[in-house]
Amino acid sequence: MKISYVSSLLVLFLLSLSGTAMAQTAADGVAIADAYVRAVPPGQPNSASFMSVKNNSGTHHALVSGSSPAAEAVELHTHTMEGGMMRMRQVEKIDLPAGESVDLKPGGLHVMMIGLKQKLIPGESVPLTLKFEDGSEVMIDAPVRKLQMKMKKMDHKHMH
Ligand SMILES: [Cu+2]
Repeated sequence: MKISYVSSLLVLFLLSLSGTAMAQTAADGVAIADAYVRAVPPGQPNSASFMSVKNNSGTHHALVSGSSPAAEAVELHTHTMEGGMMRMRQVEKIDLPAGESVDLKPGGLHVMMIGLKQKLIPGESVPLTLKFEDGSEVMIDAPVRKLQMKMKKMDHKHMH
């Protein structure tokens, strides 16, 4: 009785190991929600994309790069205070701790789009490919949105 209990535990353990060995990719375990690209005035060369990145897996993952047909280059950026000024700087990766959600938002982490090749018109969307540390990728369609201050959002609400 006791032995069969132990052996069934062992079978379960081996099954879970083989499940791990089947290697869920980062792209399988990470969900991206509320993605959007900031609309910029014509002539402005760069923009940024924001989103919520949720790592639903039990494994630590990271975003390591991106690409888009709408921009010459896509970089991962953050904002830091330097001498009292907010400055952007490129980061090697954006860590996605297991089970946690990481917000890319104005003033913080963002996906920088450098050298825009097309106009970013609100209502349209931009394809964006994000690459994880294990080489897996996810492609999203990020809608273009005007970045609004909270006050403006409230005013907008009142107009309806
Ligand atoms: Cu940036």
